[in-house]
Amino acid sequence: MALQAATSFLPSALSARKEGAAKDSAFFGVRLADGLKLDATSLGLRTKRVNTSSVAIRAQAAAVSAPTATPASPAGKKTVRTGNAIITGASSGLGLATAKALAESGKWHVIMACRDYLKTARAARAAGMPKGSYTIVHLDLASLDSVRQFVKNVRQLDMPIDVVVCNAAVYQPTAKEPSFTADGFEMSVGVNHLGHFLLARELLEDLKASDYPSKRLIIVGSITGNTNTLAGNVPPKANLGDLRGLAAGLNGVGSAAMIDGAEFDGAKAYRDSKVCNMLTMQEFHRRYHEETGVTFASLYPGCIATTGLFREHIPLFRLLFPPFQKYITKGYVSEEEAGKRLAQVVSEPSLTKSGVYWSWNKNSASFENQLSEEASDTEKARKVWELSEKLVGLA
Ligand code: NDP
Ligand code: PMR
Repeated sequence: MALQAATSFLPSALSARKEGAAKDSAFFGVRLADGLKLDATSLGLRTKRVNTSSVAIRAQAAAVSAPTATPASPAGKKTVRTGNAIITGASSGLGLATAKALAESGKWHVIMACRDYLKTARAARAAGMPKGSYTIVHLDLASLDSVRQFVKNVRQLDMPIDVVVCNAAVYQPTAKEPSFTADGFEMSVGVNHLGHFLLARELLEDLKASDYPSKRLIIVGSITGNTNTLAGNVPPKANLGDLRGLAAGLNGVGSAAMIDGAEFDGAKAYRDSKVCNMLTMQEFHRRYHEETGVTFASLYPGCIATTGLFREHIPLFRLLFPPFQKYITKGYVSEEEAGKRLAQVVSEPSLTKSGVYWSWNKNSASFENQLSEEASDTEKARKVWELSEKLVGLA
């Protein structure tokens, strides 16, 4: 049942990110001194083959057997074939935990779409993901070329694409200056929103073509992008304003690097990007749900305070944030629990409703949550969609 794992190989990240200097940050009302940069990843895995051309990023998928419709079981009951789910940013945190939960269910083959092959291969192995249950394909969301190449590579795997999960993200709360993607977009919005926007638009036709009974496109959102919550009211609050920065290209050259056109603020850029993620999900729903039958969903998985998302935050934040969330806000969830939640949005038959922003209550039961006024503004969603289309070359 499990598929042969393709061992694909790809150069590790060709990141266009400029390291932003750490700046003073406040947490718990205390002004904190200049932060230190946390190391990103330690590598060291031996792999079959690594192509390290810094120009062309090629994914080579080896010997992947495409899943076929499972024949009738001995009892004569038809069973659904193995589903194929693409998860971006599956090398750590929520993405990895979701990949593991799906792979271990035996019902899914996971395409781990990651910028760092070695890190991902090592993480999948350390997580104990069954051999043959996943394929790693290179994707750097900080480059639109990489996104397009990823789509080509995934198509070459010759597997139906049944679910796409836009999960990867960067958070740069201590950056003093913006950094930019290969295409010149401010990094947080460029990776978290624009890279995923192009990816999702491109893969929509693959989802459409899939014969899987429940096809889904999921874009991970967050509570901190929703100003109808306490967390969303902790400054800096998300606010896309009149979108003048996005309209001008977010490139910081002759225009602002922030969507609202204001001065750069890394923490706000992340929150703004999450608003874009949630608006995009709803716009997809309005434009394509009826026509394609695809379920479009977003979610807040809980506060997974231990993930790599906070790697650029100051050390004191990283130390205090998990106990603060565990014992004070009680919003904390483990990576494993959050992974199970996202896996439900991928595969639970009860979560097929489209256009929903899912959350979980204290008993870990899912419910349809309310988005903030801005994150559910249909006119803004349309404008973000149209401006994003232009920026990624789709219009
Ligand atoms: P992690 O940092 O653990 O995971 C982020 C993933 O994104 C990593 O796999 C990272 O890859 C990948 N990534 C970053 N930049 C790129 C890029 N340019 N191209 C491709 N992949 C990239 O954080 P989380 O697991 O916490 O975050 C996952 C999602 O959950 C995000 O969408 C985040 O907004 C959301 N979320 C998280 C919450 C939390 O409390 N942690 C709460 C609410 C939502 P690499 O390993 O190479 O760095
Ligand atoms: Mg928050 C119920 C209260 C709650 C919840 C669920 C979160 C989630 N946070 C809450 C409250 C507070 N936070 C309060 C009262 C404060 C002031 C002390 C506070 C502070 C705070 C900071 C400085 N919180 C943060 C930060 C971050 O840097 C994190 C962030 O915004 O990342 C973008 C963050 C978060 N708080 C959360 C969650 C889920 C995050 C991080 C992740 C995210 O949105 O993706």
